[in-house]
Amino acid sequence: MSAEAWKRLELGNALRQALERDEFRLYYQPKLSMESGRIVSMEALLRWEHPERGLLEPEEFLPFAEDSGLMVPIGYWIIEEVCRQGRAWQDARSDRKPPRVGANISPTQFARTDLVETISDSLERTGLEPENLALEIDESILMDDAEASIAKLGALKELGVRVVIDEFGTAYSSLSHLQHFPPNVLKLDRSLVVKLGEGPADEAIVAAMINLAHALGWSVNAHGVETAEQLEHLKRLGCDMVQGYYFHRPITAEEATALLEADTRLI
Ligand code: G
Ligand code: MN
Repeated sequence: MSAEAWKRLELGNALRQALERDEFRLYYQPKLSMESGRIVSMEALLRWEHPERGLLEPEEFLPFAEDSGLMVPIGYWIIEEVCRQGRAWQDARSDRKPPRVGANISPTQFARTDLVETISDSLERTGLEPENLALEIDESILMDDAEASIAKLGALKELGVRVVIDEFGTAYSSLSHLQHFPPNVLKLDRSLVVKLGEGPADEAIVAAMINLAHALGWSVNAHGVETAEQLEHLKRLGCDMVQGYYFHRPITAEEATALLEADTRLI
């Protein structure tokens, strides 16, 4: 076997062990409502607490998970853990609206025929209200097989969960298909947000996307907000929800819980 093949095999084994040894962690990045200025949602982001190498980002290990067939079990672990955490926040905020919890769905997971069933099982096991769960699915995944995606998104919405089209603006969406997608939220990609303030053309593109989403009855979540100037532009353009380093980096569940308890106005 080549050195590269060995490395992959070893990483595959290490990932399998990581699942067994409970070394995966979910970090949470707050999403703020432009209207209330408070946290309304938390996106779960996967990390691996490696015993020797420390905290690893998904880009460093997820490609190997895909190769070794572990993407599916890891995906299910994420859904279950997100639902469990969401339920805890749901209970803690029984007097107020609990935050939505968001999980990212990989292409492999989205392609599974048991996707809807496993999500439904996790909701039932944990007692999380379906409306408090948001599933983030990349635009490029949905466009891969638009017809099949429309049916699948319909089944997810039937379940009562929220659907977010992630990384919007990075793939070539067919606008005629888009109107048949039933998402609740359109998530503007960081690559669009970063250009705000650079010139009228970039601003016009974001304005058009926000208007399109609103016309279709969806709300808009801008991701990757890093500056006050970007926030100002997004506010003026009518963006509904913002997320990014300007407010918070992804934080641990404990830190997220403390932030939610404080419930302060952040914008
Ligand atoms: O597309 P998705 O929402 O899944 O991307 C999440 C990734 O983006 C995470 O790895 C997270 O750490 C990163 N991220 C979140 N906010 C910001 C930001 O404001 N700037 C940059 N550069 N990256 C961010
Ligand atoms: Mn996402």
